[in-house]
Amino acid sequence: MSEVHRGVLLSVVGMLGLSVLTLPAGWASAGPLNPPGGPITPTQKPLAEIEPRIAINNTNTPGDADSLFRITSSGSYYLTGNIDGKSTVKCIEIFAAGGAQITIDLNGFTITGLTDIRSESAIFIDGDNAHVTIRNGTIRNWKNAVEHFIGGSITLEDVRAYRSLFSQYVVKNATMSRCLAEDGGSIGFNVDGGLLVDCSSINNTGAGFTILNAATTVRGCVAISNDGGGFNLGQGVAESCRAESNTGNGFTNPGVMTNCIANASTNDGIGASFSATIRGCTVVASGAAGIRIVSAGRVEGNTVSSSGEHGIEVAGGRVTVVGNTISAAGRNTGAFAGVFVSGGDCSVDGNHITNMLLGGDDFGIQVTGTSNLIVRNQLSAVSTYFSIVANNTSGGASTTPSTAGAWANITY
Ligand SMILES: [Ca+2]
Ligand SMILES: [Ca+2]
Repeated sequence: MSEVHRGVLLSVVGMLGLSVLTLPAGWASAGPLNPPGGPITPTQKPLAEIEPRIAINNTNTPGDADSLFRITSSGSYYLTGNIDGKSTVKCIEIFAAGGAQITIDLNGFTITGLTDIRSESAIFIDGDNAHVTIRNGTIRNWKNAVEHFIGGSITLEDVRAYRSLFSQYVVKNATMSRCLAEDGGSIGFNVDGGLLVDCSSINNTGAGFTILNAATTVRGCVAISNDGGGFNLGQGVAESCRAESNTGNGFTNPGVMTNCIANASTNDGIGASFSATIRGCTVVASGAAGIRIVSAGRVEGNTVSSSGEHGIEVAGGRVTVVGNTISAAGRNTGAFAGVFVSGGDCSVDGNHITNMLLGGDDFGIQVTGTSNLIVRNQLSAVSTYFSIVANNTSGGASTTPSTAGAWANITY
């Protein structure tokens, strides 16, 4: 050890020793319990200093020709009460750019427009590249509750929209949590990219959710009693969502769907077009097909019950239908199948199909296309187990699993 290092070490040891020796008296005892004399004075900073916020009013955020209030710069804004606006102008117009950060706390209040004239949106976001957050409040009777379709991003939390004339939320690059759209005149959530979690869309005259950009995930959301279908997914992702009693399809055009439920859709429970993966979903009482897919997809491990038409319909090619449970399909008048394939190069493997005796005209597996593979399916209580045209490859059918080949279909 050099002389310099030894010197440093010694002085550190010396300081530690000194501090131990010079602990102040009473170190281990509690402080006085009696308050000091004199009037009580605040010891904390006022809220405005800790979290400076700007009230939305005529002084701080004056409107312009087509807005009641207008916000043009970064900051944290809040409502101080309900607003009864005229929905002939925007209630809050945000016009900011350059990456402005704007937060609006609706503070639990309600922005109410007019029921007869709804020509403008309650909250309208213009300008480019602003990042806007809106939370905790109710918006009622406007053209749209929130309208944002230009650059930047928007975050909406705990916002409730009712009775918009058109789509309730028209948003781009959106992160939405626990938002509601109810009783609107068109689409509940009209979303061009983003993430929606725990949102509800109820009783709108358009779709519950319409996704315009496949770069969108919808998770834990519900669509109930909408007239234009539950979820139009635009090739986006749906996880653990529920479509209940919607007119039209429960879900349309998914990219990936997992663990979703479609109940009592008047048309298809799930209507997929191409390149879709549908896994672990439950479809009950659809008016038409339980799951309909056009081409190039995977339909795996779903449960389909009481569909009016086919349980699973494959209308195109290159689809894998594997490990699904289908019961009571084809309950409408006419001949339908548990699994119906009109395309080619599909695999129908290991599905379980039962309880299809109603009407006496339905098929377990019906294949009208060619170059398909049909193996290891299990069928019981079906009027006609198979209807498969020539030029397909089947594992055959057996009633005796113990002697059947590994690829055989089993009827029982
Ligand atoms: Ca304006
Ligand atoms: Ca039938």
